[in-house]
Amino acid sequence: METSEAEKEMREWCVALPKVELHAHLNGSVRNSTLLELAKELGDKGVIVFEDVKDVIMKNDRSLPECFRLFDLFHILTTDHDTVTRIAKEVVGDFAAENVVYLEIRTTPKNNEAKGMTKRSYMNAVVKGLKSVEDVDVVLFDSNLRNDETPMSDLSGDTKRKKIYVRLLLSIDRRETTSAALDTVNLAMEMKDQGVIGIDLSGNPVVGEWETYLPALEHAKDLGIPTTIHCGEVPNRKEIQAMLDFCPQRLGHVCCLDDEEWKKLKSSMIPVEICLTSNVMTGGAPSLELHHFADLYNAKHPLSICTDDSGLFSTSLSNEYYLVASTFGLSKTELFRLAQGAVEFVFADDEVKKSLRAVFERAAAETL
Ligand code: 6MZ
Repeated sequence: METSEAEKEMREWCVALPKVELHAHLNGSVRNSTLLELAKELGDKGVIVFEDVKDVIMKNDRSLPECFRLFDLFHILTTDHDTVTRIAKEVVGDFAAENVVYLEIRTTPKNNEAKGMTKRSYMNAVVKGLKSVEDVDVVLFDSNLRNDETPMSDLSGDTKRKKIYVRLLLSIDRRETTSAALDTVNLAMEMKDQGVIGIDLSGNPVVGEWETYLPALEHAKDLGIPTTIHCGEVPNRKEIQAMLDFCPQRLGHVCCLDDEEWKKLKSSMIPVEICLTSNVMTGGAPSLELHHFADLYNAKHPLSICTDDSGLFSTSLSNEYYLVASTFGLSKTELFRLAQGAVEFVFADDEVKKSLRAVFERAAAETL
């Protein structure tokens, strides 16, 4: 289908818009070209059959169970320290290239004895990747903050060096035991001075029990570490209730809520990370048009637009903003305010927020 001039202009505007990404899984954000290259290497070594893996990677439409089978495959491709470092570097570079000015990237610290990998060494490899980004300035620690901020992104298309704040969230995988989940929270505490600022609960939503992770999530709360929880990807009534009662700082997805739960969510004012393409592709929402974004947006519920797994779902944050505009008819000003609003839900401290507010104010003066 031919792209109209208006669509092209709007897509470019969405790329230039400064954006905040709060829900992106590291291993779900890997470029297909990198996955194919890694699969080729492992195929040559006889570890996997390249042609089989290639077909799976290139397949576009995936159910939720298929996604989780694919993650297991990704983890085979990405389990060595150098590869983890490489993908962390690439993923940050890709987000910065489309004017994401603040990125919270989440990843599950992994133990892999065969590779000599511990949760800590996995995370060290991620941090190494973030520090090795060359084409853009990555601000990983608050001490890097300067008051003489140059604009981090520029809607006039100026070619200033881009700058991106990056923070890390450690994910607890729903397959983990209570003790492994507690290890992840303790690791987050240990790595506080290395850009780790929060805990996420994710993984296959039909696996595991809320009671298994609750001690770790409560431990995070006691330590003052913010949490974000994947909630309602499937209609598990008891669990959705428990998650809403836990009152995390943010919730991801919230697809399958019933009337009472919607009411409870709306009165809680817990910010929601909205992942349009992901929800439609995995069946959490029946279509873009019928996605719960519209209801929450009209109710003025705090929202941030996110990608979830930009590699897996072949999307980008700019594309997600474009879909909001084209599906729900938001104007550029409304879209801008939506992007700007996400600054208030970041887990980083007030200094970073102040700096991000300034970025959006400058951009508003240029574009609105
Ligand atoms: C739930 C998801 C997810 O941690 O290895 N993950 N969990 N729902 C989703 N929606 C489709 N997308 C990704 O990144 C991959 C891991 O993130 C979680 C899964 O646990 C997946 O294995 P990391 O970097």
